[in-house]
Amino acid sequence: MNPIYRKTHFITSANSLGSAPPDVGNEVAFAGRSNAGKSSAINVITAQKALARVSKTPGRTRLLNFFRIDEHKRLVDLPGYGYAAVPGVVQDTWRDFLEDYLLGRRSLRGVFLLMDIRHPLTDFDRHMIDWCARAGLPLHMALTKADKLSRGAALGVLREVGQTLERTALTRISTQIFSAPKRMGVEQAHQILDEWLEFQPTGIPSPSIPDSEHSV
Ligand SMILES: Nc1nc2c(ncn2[C@@H]2O[C@H](COP(=O)(O)OP(=O)(O)O)[C@@H](O)[C@H]2O)c(=O)[nH]1
Ligand SMILES: [Mg+2]
Repeated sequence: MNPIYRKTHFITSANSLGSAPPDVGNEVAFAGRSNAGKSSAINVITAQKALARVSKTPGRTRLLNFFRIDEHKRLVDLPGYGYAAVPGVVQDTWRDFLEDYLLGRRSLRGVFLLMDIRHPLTDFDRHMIDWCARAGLPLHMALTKADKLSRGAALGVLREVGQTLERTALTRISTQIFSAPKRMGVEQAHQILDEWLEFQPTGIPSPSIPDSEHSV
């Protein structure tokens, strides 16, 4: 693991694109249904105990939470969608905001879509897949809580999900199984992040963005 991930820290929450950090550098978003294990995955991936808050009450996080790895690289915890107790109007607002972000954020390099391995490919996951396809964004699908199934059963779900994704309009797609408590699949997740965030193989952060790219 590139040790720089340990330096990741929270910078801000945003409830609109306007209140998000400047749209420069490289960003990777973590998406998934409430309770899929996004926050737990972010904590394991950054080797920190409580960077992203793990919630016992699904649907609490309604904001985009931005975490900074270094000056030009960020992870984003997207609002957990699909919590039944949230009124329809609020769900619609979330959906619009998520769509704006996915289609409009220039620094977004790809989406990690986390799905509970026991409940893959819900309607919300399919929305997310459609948006990524429309935005031309690479999608990496992590099947979380793989510790809840036998290895054989987990690999079976992985294969089925892979076959379903082959029938979508996505061009850049990868899949893996993941478990936060067992630290399963962490290395694979890092490989994708390193590539999308453009870390050098040696772990040295990439050079600063030239000034010209900051000018308006
Ligand atoms: N067994 C198991 N439980 C997990 C895993 N990941 C998350 N959880 C649990 O699932 C619940 C929701 O996790 P959280 O990370 O808050 O999900 P989020 O709503 O998607 O951010 C918590 O009780 C976690 O402890 C995993 O890989 N295995
Ligand atoms: Mg969370």
